[in-house]
Amino acid sequence: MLGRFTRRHFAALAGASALGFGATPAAPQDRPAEPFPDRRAAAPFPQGFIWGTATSAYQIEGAVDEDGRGRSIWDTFSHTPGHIGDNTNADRANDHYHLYKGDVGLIRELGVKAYRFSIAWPRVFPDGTGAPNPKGLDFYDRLLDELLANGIEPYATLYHWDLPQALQDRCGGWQSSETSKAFGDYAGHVAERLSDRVKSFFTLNEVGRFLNFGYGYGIDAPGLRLPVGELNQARHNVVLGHGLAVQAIRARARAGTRVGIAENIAACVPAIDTPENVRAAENATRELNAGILGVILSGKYTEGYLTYAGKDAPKFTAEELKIIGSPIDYVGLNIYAPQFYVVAGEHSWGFKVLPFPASFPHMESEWLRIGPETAYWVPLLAAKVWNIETIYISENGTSSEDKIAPDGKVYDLDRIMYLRNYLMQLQRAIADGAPVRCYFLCSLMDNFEWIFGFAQRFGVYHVDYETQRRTPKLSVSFYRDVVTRNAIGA
Ligand code: IFM
Repeated sequence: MLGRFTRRHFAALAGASALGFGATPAAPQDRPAEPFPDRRAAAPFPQGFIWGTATSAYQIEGAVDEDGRGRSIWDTFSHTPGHIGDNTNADRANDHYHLYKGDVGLIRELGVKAYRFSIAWPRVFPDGTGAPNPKGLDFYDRLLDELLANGIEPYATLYHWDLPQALQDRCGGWQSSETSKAFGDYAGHVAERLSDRVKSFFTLNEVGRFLNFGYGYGIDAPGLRLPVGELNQARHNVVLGHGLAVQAIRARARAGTRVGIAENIAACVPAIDTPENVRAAENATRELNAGILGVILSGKYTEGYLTYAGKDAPKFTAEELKIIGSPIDYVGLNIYAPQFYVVAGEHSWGFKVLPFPASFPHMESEWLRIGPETAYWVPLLAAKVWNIETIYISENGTSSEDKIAPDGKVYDLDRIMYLRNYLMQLQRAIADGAPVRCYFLCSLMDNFEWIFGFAQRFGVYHVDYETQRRTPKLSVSFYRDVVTRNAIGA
């Protein structure tokens, strides 16, 4: 009966009682049922919008000792007791190295036409530099052929945290500009070999995470706690590596190859969206990202960044800034949690960061606070602050408990709630002028979630790590519907 009770009936009831008439509406069965409008059509994405999904090498490949692969800092780190929450490592992970054909099938089933994956540097240069491993790119050759045969466009990330251990041992990894140069050489080599099929590269994934957590707080590989000045210098070496990679790709890839970076931008959101607070969020976006996206996109460190760093500011030359600021074709933003809610403030930077109450809601991962408006403000503010013409959402997604129900299915309703709300805000942002052209859902399938091991599941496909069986979660149906309609509903 309720199914035939329409919005008009609710309106009639509400209106009647509000006016005090107490009129009795016509019985529902006297009128033809009026369906709810299809809300999914109400919020379309632009024509040609690219929908994709993302993974990274160390999190899924396994096969760490095959075909001449060298060790990475994550092999060392994850094998050191006490580093990974569930005492696992990614030696086998999803065994994607062998199961890639089936996994490409999952991408096709999802209905997306773009796949972002990463290339493991230690497979290509087991020692970080020197002679390339002859078999180093063979796996990626096979993967690319399979993707293209299935009509899926590859987007390759060159560095998703798996630095060759040899470089860490020889020169302290990103503590040395030797690593920046080695990264440029590696990027050029890969681009030369693969740009017949890869048209879009990302240099680095999430400098803000791997550098600060790995070299500053000691909780990611290589587990160092450098003093601030050395950490700032290491960050400078990383952005220099990015610039050298961009130049090497331009020099050695086929014409038309495009390159950008994927960064977990410090996400600044106005706590209440008054014009003053939006202006404050704009200032916060500029200053709190000055050491990574700011210098990459403007070719200079802000006065605020250098003054704040004081004696700990990085040492650099004008030539290096030019390299770092080499023009790129798009900016990838990884959008998850709101990081800073700000209001207008007295401070000379023009913003004040508010503390989070302990009761602020989060997803299954405690760090993943829920703030769908992040997907609205972050692309709009980034585009404004640095005049960005093309933005890709290079990652967005969430973990969820994701248990297999007695009927064999996985009802990840919280993931659907999260994605729906973030995508609605992203659609609004695009309608309001944010130049977002592409969206990668992270992740295709559950995988090795770094320091949490296999305990946190970010995939839309569930993975049983014993059997390597993949099971679509309910969010596969949700996302496929969004992709097919190129629109998001309420
Ligand atoms: O799984 C990670 C990914 O490797 C980098 N960005 C965040 C994701 C979720 O933590």
